Amino acid sequence: MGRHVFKCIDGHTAGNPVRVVASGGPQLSGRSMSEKRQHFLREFDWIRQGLMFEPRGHDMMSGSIFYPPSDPANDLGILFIETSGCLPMCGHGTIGSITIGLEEGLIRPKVPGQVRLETPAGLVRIRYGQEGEKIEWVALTNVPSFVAASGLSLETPSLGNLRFDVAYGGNYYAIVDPQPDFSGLENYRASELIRFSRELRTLIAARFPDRFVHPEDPSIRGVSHVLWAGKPLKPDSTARNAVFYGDNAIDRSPCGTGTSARMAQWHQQGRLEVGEPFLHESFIGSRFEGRVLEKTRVGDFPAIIPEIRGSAWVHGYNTLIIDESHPFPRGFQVI
Ligand code: PYC
Repeated sequence: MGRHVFKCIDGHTAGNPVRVVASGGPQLSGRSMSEKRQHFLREFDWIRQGLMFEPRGHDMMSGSIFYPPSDPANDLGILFIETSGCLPMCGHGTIGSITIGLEEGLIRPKVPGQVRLETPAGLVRIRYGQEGEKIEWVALTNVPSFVAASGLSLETPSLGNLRFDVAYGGNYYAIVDPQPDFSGLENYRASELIRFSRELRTLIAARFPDRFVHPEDPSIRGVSHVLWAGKPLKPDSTARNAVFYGDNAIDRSPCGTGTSARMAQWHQQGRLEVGEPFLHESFIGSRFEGRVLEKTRVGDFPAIIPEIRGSAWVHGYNTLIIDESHPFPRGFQVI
């Protein structure tokens, strides 16, 4: 490994961190970002671990590395690096990375106001609004999102019997709505939601080992995230959620892929029409605006095309070193 230097630009999207690796990222081979992601995981995962985990990162840390597009019609490719691994898609990460990339001159779109982004989960089309130097908002048309299973239930050690749905929005989510043994996220601390999530995710993996596999990309598999629902804080919000990811994180943003999964669930339940706004709150009360743009299909599943809109801010330049001779080059977690 030796000594490696990474020039990073740090920011946040609705409170959740985004670290763009502007230089020092590895060259990757593959015909798509999905194949490049596999290459990174095989050979370079130490970079993710070193830049995301303590002491250079923390439990919520999340970031990205930009790549040239595979298809010249697109503007760029993106690899998401997170404490949870290399996610196929990350909504807050996209809003943050696009804001940082545009404001810092790392992205020069072919058509001003639009970015065509290759993600491991598929092509994401982006619109953005700019005032002077500041990117005011980013709206992404996410990958098709769908409900993979409804009305599952499991007996959990801390909460007893939990009913949940599983939906895909770029990652697979277990969605837990308020019910007799779970009174809504507003009644629990983040540390409790983390404990409940770890229990539920482990039980889902054991009970449904091969059930949740993306019909078009089998490298996307397994319930990685848990979305807890509850009452919104602001009267004009549609809903609130707390998303668990990695091993010790509650998303500070409303979570883009989680919001997409939840809109697919609401649409299937007849609670959200095409075009209707879905103002989604995070655990800390920050918001994304979601919308179902249209209906589609993924394999046998009826699906939606979601749009997620939010804002991000740059707050630092960070030159990080991973040196093999130092303690903890791959970082660590305290759980
Ligand atoms: O915004 O999609 C998202 C996300 C995934 C994990 C954390 N945030």
